Amino acid sequence: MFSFFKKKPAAVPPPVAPAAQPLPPAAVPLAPATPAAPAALSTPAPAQSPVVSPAPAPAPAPAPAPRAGWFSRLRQGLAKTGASIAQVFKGQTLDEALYEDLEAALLQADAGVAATQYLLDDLRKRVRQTGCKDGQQARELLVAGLAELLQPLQRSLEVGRYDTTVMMVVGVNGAGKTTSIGKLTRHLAEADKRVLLAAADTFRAAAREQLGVWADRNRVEIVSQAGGDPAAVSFDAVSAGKARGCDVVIADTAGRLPTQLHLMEELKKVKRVIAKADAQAPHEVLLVLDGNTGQNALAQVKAFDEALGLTGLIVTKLDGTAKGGVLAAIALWSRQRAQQRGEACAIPVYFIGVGEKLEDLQTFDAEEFARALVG
Ligand SMILES: Nc1nc2c(ncn2[C@@H]2O[C@H](COP(=O)(O)OP(=O)(O)O)[C@@H](O)[C@H]2O)c(=O)[nH]1
Ligand SMILES: [Mg+2]
Repeated sequence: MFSFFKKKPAAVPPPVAPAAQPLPPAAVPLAPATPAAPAALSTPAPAQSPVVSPAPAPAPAPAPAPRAGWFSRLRQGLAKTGASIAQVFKGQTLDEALYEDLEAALLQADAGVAATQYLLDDLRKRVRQTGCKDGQQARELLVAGLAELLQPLQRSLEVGRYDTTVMMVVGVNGAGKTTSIGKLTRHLAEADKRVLLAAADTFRAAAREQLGVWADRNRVEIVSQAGGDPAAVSFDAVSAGKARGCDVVIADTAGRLPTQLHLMEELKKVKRVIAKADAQAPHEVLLVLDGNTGQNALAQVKAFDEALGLTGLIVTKLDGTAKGGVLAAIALWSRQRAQQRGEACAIPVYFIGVGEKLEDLQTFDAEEFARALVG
């Protein structure tokens, strides 16, 4: 079974990590677990449906994605939040004023009221338990508390449990769905997984073309249909993917706000119709969140989960002006959701996006994220 994994570095990089320093190949998080013969990918499959276009001729192999520098980009993206949280711990004394400043900094970082309260209570407990009196030490305790809260979100996306793993990707407009699918496809293709894309964003020609470009680049097949019904395109894609023995089918859906109820109904229909092509599918329903969305990201998670039952998240644009604290809010909500349902697992963050380039899609690491956020 193929699993996106990350070999963790022994220690988290220092605050200002040199961007160009290469890491050993073992640290590449999205490397294939078991390389196989690449023949399947470059052999165009016979067309079984008029809407299925065969994989284009092989293009030059892409350069391997360097991992170096991505952590510093995440850190840079979250620098403002990190600086304001770090500032709180600059003083020598651990007094009430520090907790008050930290509360303000966490709220400012989009952590939301509930997660902020949780982190403050947790820090007080850790301070009591360790007898900590020093600001820098307290900062480390906050990193530990935050990492522990985020830990359940750290899980690998696995491919290979089913003959054809079907993924449905949803989210608001411009969140980074198509780009993330493109990056993910490349990583899967490089691991010799046979991928078929479904352009279920059928209304905008540009959306189909954008996915088509990624399909061409990655030399994978795509099912697309101008003005077609997104559910029908998804059904065709899953049927074709299964018939051709594809490892993964990924459906790119049109962006929508959770408040657009008729569009949410349309997504539910896509999910239902996919299940007609494969009763167990979709195996993954992934919500792509723009990291800059702030507290509204949590509202999106709740609404899309209620409509579709999410299995994972991808949080993009953490390289920009994102504040990042919303992941703490999502983690707390996700933990409560699991408890209410008697489930062991929270909704994981499979990947984070720290830029527009291929190597900028990385697996989520709770400890690293906590460290980047706390400065
Ligand atoms: N800086 C940055 N830009 C991103 C990231 N992910 C996506 N984008 C950009 O966000 C824009 C919208 O992405 P797109 O995939 O078309 O969004 P969609 O509407 O959800 O499919 C594009 O310009 C992408 O290049 C990221 O992690 N970092
Ligand atoms: Mg798109």
